[in-house]
Amino acid sequence: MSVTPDPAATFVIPPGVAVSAAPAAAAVAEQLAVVLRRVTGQSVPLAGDGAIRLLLEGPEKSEAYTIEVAAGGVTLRAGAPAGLFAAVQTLRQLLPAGGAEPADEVAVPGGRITDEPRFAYRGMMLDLARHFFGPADLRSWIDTIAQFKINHLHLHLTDDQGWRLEIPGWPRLTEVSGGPGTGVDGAGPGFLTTAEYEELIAYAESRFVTIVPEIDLPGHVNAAQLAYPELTRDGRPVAQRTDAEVGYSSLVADHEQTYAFVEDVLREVAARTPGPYLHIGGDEAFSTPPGDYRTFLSRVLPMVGNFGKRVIGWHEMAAVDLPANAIPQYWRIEPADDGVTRAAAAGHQVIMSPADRSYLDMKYDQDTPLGLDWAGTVGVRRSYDWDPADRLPGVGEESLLGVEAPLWSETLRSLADVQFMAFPRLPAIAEIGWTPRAARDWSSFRDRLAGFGSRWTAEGVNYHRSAEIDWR
Ligand code: TNX
Repeated sequence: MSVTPDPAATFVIPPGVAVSAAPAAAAVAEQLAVVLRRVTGQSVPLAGDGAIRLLLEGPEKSEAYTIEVAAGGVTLRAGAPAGLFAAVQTLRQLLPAGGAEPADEVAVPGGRITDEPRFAYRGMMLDLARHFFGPADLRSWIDTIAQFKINHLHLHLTDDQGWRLEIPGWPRLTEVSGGPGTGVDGAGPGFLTTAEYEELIAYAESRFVTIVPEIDLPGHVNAAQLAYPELTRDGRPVAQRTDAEVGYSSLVADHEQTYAFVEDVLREVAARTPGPYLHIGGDEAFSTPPGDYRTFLSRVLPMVGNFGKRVIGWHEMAAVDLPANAIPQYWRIEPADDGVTRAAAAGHQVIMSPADRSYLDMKYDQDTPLGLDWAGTVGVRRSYDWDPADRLPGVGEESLLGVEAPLWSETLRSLADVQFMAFPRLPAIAEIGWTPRAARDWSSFRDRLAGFGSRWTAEGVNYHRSAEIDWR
């Protein structure tokens, strides 16, 4: 982001201010008008000649934008609606928080901002399997993360403790494994119907967030096997599991029934997902023998491509030969990984999510009431002060599709818990994804973050009042 301040050009929002936009940007303009109504307490119409203008022109890059604040008004420019949406998120940060009491006079600092993202993929993952979060929570969460220009929401939809997406033809997946008593401690029941899933995707799209669905295979499948015992080796029913163990369940690589099931599920998920990606998990398959793991992935990886999607998998999948456009997602804490390094050398793009930096389910410190600590504790500075382009040997800037902050939900029970673990660390990962390394600086970030406490309070968003930040 380059900022050229011009103190003489402060724009004081006048009574009767209107927002104007090209038809293709009307939806973004309306979202800005909603913010301005809350902040000023006045009605802010969309009109042809507003002092606040959203113009579709200039740089073709879809998320690049400029903001010009002059005494007479504000002009946002981008080559695509996604860029105008990003501009609106920046403008929001220049405005007061807008709580119960609208401000008497709202002044926008004068000057010019030119901005564009470092990476195309800036993600956050939420685990709906260990604890389900329903459509209303998910919509609210999308609104919250979009303010930080997070543009992908990865949904971990299946695991040992639950199956959270309805699949036509396989009703017991959600009847049994999305039903009462599912999730860790049996405390997180629920699932998305196909209609709810499609509505959620449309909602996310209106906030320029792409949904990335994950069906975790071939491990993490106890919920599927509970619903359909024919997916086990001996066809006998398995016990329901609501503990937080990993690595004990596996689909059977030499049963044809396995592939009939997987193909149905992936076809259905691909058909209902307009975004380009489909995540097939692939992690912690400790009870799948290595040969079986290769057999399984060599059958399943091409299916995703055949259904028109680009496959993402946790980096363990890089142990096998990957389709050309496959994306390994690195999640471990070790300083090197041969599979990922080899994949990068072969031209694969990588998503970087090292647990000791980007895992939002790690405790902030030993006193954090929620979360885990297998990757160590992750304070705010630790989540900010690293760079994805030097995390793994041979995986530099040009090998990265982007970064993602996963939030596993074993210890979470509410949206407030999700917010508490994500804030203030998700903005650190968001900034790593957006801002070039040379322009990042912990003391600047820390200072800017301090102003967000009161914004989150005004928005009803829970957050951790980390002692690393001098909250204002
Ligand atoms: C590892 S990260 C897992 C998950 C757990 C998480 C807890 C990954 C790909 N697998 O199954 O929920 O640790 O932090």
